[in-house]
Amino acid sequence: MTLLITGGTVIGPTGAAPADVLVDGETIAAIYTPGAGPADTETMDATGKYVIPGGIDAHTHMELPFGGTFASDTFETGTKAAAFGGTTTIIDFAVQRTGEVVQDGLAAWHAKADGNCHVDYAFHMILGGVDDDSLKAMDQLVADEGITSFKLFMAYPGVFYSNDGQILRAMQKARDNGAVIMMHAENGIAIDVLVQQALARGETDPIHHGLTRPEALEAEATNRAIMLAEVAQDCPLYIVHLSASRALAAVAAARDAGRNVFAETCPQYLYLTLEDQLGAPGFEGAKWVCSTPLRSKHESHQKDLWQGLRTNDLAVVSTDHCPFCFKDQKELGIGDFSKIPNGIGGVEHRVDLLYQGVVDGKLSLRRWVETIATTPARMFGLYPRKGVIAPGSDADIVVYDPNGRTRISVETHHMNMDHSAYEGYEIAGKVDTVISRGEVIVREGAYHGAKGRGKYLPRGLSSYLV
Ligand code: DUC
Ligand code: ZN
Ligand code: ZN
Repeated sequence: MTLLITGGTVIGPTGAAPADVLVDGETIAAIYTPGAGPADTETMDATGKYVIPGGIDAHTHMELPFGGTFASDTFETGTKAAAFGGTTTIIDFAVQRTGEVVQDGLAAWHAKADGNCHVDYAFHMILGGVDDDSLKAMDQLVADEGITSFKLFMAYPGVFYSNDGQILRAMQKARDNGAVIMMHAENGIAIDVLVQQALARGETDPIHHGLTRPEALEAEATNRAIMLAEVAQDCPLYIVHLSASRALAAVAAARDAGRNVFAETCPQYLYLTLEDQLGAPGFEGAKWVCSTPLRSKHESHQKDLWQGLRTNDLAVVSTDHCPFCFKDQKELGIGDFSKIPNGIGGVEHRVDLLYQGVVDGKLSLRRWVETIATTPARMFGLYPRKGVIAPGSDADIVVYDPNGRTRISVETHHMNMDHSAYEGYEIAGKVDTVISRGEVIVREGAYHGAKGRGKYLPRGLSSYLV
């Protein structure tokens, strides 16, 4: 089946230009100057709209076991919500729990996702323990399983934490086999001291989650990760969920020095704050407990993060989608903020929230598309199959209406959450149509996809390595 998308403005790495896009089966067949495409095919009118590659959310946690519960979106509910929001690929984190065989953790993740996804998906691997066996497993995952990125934690002692020696060994292995090390950069040992001291003082409200994870401990860990990667012969390093100005400065300095250092931020750090959300009255702030934490509105974090997106010191915007319901899940932490499961859900809203940055004059159209689709594809070995409107690429396409409006609310979202982190936010733009591998799965708010149509994507190496 062929489909010609006519009259739209196609946005890609070289900017925005009027063009018609021919889809043939699951892929993009050709791009035409407006009006020059075949006359004898079905058409979709995109006049006045943007035609962009389907979003790629490179950081999600469907069904993640955390804090005595599980993230509330399954692969089924989370990927359907992603589709509604214009995201046609997710990269989720398979988990090796401490003491578990890496391949067993991966098999468990395949079992959760297989046959359940509405859009295409790939995996990174969380290493919960670096030892001789898991180092060997890294080679096998890169060579045979299409998993070319590994997440380590400088936070969460006793859960996912790796010490500096373990981190260095994993980085040396990644340097050899071409993988990217993704780092949760917070000094978890120091944070745990601050948490115990706060609880001993009777400081139990959600805002203390943020106050016990100060910027300095994100900046310190980010610097340390960058230095350890240098010792590992400039192992490729990708800092996840970067939230703070001084951590960004460390990344920018490394990049200025020509290092293989990259970073992502997430919409929550661009829009939400320690005072307004985490500090909401009573236990309400638990909705916004995530790590790294929301930062103070009295400092320059948000302004600096938007600038970092413009300058490419922040290459990617992911969500760190890790939803927990307020009832029964966030409530586990009533009376002790350290027991609140960490995470915010947002897989449905990333494309819109970043488009609002375009409307607000903080981001160009080109950077919008790069940060939500093209760069994640390149960073994580999915390009050019994904992340670009080009002949031969998968026909993952979003028709985006700049004249539409989106109101974010728990009443209308599709994520399995009983609240929204962005309740009441109004976006001056709207996802109009979503096409995944040539199939129209969302059109004017109605769903036409199906569970199980999403395919596993084995990934290649990052395109950014030197
Ligand atoms: N941060 C979160 O907020 N949730 C899951 C894990 C993480 O690192
Ligand atoms: Zn993390
Ligand atoms: Zn995460």
